Amino acid sequence: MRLPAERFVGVEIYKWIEGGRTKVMKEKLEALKVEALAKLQEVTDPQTLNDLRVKYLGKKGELTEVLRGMGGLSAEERPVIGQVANLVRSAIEDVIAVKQEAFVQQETQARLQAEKVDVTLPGRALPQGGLHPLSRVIREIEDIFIGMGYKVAEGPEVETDYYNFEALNLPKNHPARDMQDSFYLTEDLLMRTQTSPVQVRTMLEMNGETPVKIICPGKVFRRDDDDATHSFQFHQIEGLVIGRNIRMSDLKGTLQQFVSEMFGPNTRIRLRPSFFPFTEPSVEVDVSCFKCGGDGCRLCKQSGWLEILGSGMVHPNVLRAGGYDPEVYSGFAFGMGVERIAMLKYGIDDIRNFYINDMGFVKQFKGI
Ligand code: 2U9
Repeated sequence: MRLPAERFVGVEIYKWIEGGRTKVMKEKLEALKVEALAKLQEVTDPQTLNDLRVKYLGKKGELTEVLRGMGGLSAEERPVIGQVANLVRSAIEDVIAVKQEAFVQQETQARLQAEKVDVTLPGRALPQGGLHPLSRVIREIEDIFIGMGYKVAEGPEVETDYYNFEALNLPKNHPARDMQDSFYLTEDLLMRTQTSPVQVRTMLEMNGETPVKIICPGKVFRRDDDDATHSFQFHQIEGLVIGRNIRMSDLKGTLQQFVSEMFGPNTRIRLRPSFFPFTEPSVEVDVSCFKCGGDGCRLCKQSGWLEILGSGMVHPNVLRAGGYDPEVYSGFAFGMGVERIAMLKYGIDDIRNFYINDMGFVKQFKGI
């Protein structure tokens, strides 16, 4: 083999050497490009694509490796090889970019397909709850009295002996206290046996102002053995009106209006004398049987009447305890058991149905 020195002299030798180096590097770069593009064409997943990017273009990649050889090039050779290297780099980068975009598109399509929502499908009905029959009856009664200008008042279920008994004309050792055995928490605190203490509290809050016109719904507690018609815990709604010249006829008219709305326009009331410590005079109130119209049936035990509430004119001692002078003011009060009203109205024969959360039972009242 002939040595270059034998063919060239001086500058020509260098030119020959330079031409050879440039050619070798160009060929290396070209081969790298061909190999990289061929491999990139076959890539079918983003991970392999990234691996190839690192392999060819990364810091320790093959292109960088080739370019490292540029250190030995002359000032004339470098730009030539640099230009070729840039072309190779951008050719590889272009293919990678196209592939990458294709993968993004593919992934978007796959997600769109997987998350496809058929907006024409009918919606799934959510199970809907309903009000408990006792809540319905309480609201119905509240609405009737609100329609007559009453306000709804509420108060604590744990009461002091004073508000629950004393202020309601039931002093200690009063025989009427035996009428209702109570749940005592301490000597002075008990579970309220009626909602009447709420009325006493309201009277005191009103500071002697009139009219007082309230109804008080809520839970009450008595030491009773549970059976079909008794429960140790039940609901009451009591009402109280105080003003000047409030008379028994106002009580009668109010209750007649109430039963007409609650049980139907043909319902009549009947008052029977009774006794309550907090009212004087006191009456038991019956309604004509809304099932048979008063003719007599199983519901009214053939009597034609149903007992639904107690009421009377507020006792002077109770007016005084609430801050009202009985010489100036008078008032009427009434009280009813919500369960009893609901049982009569809907023909329920066992009070325990209200508390056992039998869905079959409560669902019957959904549409009412
Ligand atoms: C004040 C003054 C008077 C409320 C009244 C009744 C008559 C009554 C019972 C009905 C069935 C209770 O649920 S039940 O067992 N209630 O008969 N309640 S008068 O009298 C009051 C209340 C508060 C300040």
